[in-house]
Amino acid sequence: ASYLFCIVSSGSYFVDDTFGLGRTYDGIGGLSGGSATSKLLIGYPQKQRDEVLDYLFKPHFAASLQILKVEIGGDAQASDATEASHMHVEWEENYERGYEWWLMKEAKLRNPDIKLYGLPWAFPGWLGNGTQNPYRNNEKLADYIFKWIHGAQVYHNLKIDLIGIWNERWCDTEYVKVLRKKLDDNGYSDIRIVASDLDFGIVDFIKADSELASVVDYIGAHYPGVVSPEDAKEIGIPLWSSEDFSTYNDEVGGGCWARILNQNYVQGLMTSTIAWNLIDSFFQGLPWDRTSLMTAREPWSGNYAVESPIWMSAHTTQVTEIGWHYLPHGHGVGMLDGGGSYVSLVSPDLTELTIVVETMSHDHSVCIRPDLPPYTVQEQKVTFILGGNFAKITSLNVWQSKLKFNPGESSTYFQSLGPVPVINGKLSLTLGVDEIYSLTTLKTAMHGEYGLPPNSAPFPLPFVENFEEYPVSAEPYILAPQQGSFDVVDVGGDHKKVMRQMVLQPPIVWCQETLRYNGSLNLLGRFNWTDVDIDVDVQVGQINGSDGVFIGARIDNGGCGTYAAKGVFFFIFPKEKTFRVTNDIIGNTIIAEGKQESAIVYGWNRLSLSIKNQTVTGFCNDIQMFSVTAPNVPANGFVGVGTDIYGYADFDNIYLHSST
Ligand code: 147
Repeated sequence: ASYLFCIVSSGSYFVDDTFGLGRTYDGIGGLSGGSATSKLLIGYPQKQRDEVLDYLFKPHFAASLQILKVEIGGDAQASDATEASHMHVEWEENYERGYEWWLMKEAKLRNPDIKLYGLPWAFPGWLGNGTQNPYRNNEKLADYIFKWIHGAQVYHNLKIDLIGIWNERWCDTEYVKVLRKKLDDNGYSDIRIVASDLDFGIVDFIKADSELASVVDYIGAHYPGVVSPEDAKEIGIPLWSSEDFSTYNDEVGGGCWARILNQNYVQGLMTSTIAWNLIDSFFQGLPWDRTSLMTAREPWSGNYAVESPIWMSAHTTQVTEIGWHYLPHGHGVGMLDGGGSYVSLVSPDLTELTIVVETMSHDHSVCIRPDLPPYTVQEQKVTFILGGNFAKITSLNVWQSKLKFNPGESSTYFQSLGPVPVINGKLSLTLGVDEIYSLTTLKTAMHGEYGLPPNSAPFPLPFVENFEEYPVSAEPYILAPQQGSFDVVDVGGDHKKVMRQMVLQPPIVWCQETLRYNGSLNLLGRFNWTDVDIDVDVQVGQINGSDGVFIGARIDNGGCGTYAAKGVFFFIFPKEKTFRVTNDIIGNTIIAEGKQESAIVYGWNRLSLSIKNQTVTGFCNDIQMFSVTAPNVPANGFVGVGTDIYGYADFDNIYLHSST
């Protein structure tokens, strides 16, 4: 005999506070930095910039994020460009650099309740005094971090809520105590400490050290794969996935994010999940393409894309608040019989209830890491049985997203299905595969929408930049420093505002490999540029200056791999009055070199580099230095400027145009 029927699983699930509550919900967030992931956003036209910020932060609109985690810049590369330190050198402080202050203010403007969380990836070199150890002097390190917190307060009226130790690197537990004391002694006892932004290894240290246990407020693990060890669950300190996601933001990326937002609690008891990264606002061609909640990397066109993870976030953020409580496992939290998961969250006064249900299938919700063990999900009927304080609810507002993967089908995101009646305390739904639902007593959720943004367009040529429009200390919006840090400074005279490389010694790095190149590089343009001319005014600093300064084109590498960049790099060494043209940033392969007493001056020089096919031609102050064939030059790449070693150097009047 053959049987032909469809097996639809069906299950009933209690949603009930009679047996108490689960853990406190601590919020969902996004991470700007680690590093420079928001780089290009500040340079957007105001209209699109505000729209993007609304999609990220505006309550009851779209992602409506509850936490903004930012990098505390350390003048070093940590994924997509360097972020500026507030203390490039030990004898100065400056709170006007970079874009994280600006981003935090924009987030707070939209949601005054958003929590701000700062974490360093790298540190300026002076903190290590020639070593790669930031804990050489814990007082000094605590003071450096305190200054960032205090600077946020004094210069930007920003209250920092949470502070971390050192991203994914060694956590010196003595330093954590020193930091706590420093904050307490200086009026910041309400700032909470997260440790150690690596894995659950910190749990062993906490178990062995009651003083450490008393100063770690949240245990933050990265990419936990929705699970946490038993001893972490029992330790009595809340568990967070303080960095997660990092997955290409197509539909699978949305599936990943929806699954981990629920299951980090269901399986791992983690009460906060933070996405690396908040937004892809870095040049296409740099590492970690679109591993972001949304994409906005064309400040010249204003084009941006709201991607599925934005709406997956909404399913929780728009229908909860930090401080709500999960219901206990088996009474509102658990795995579904047919695959997938559900969580229930309730307001502290027990009047509001939200249930989030997801049915993301394995292949449609794989995250970048760790490996996802196999499991199955099927279409299923679920019935929620409301009890306790929720027994009297007569309807729930239902929001639905369906992720679609077949060609010709399009996903639907955060659509209202209206109020659905709860009859005799029961609400039934038929769930397809790769769907997510929010069922809530709240009426405030919304599918926010602006019209289509402007069309995508390539980086415009010709391009000119004289830095006059920037405030002093700004990091120019359109250049992405891969090593070194670049501030606008006013040098007076004809040049007035210029861009200066500020880093004087190797930083305490996050990417070890960046120590293979002890110079700077600042990129712009397009990775797919081929024939291009670049003209720049350059001078090396007279005090603490670099030896050489360069302009380059067809630069094929950035991020932690900057040291391996190939391209054409045209250096001058003004003291020796020599020039050198190399095929790689490190200078292993020399294409041309020479001495030019009459052309190169110890002061401002105008450098010009032109590339056509494999012919490279260079001028200094309108005098031709070389014109050679460079057969090993990459076919395409960014343009850039930089210095041969760390040290001051100035750049002005950048002019880019096509050489064809
Ligand atoms: C994380 C970093 O913290 C981020 O800055 C960013 O680089 C992100 C990109 O996915 O990765 O670092 C990790 C690197 C490797 C692993 C985990 C985190 N890993 O192999 O488990």
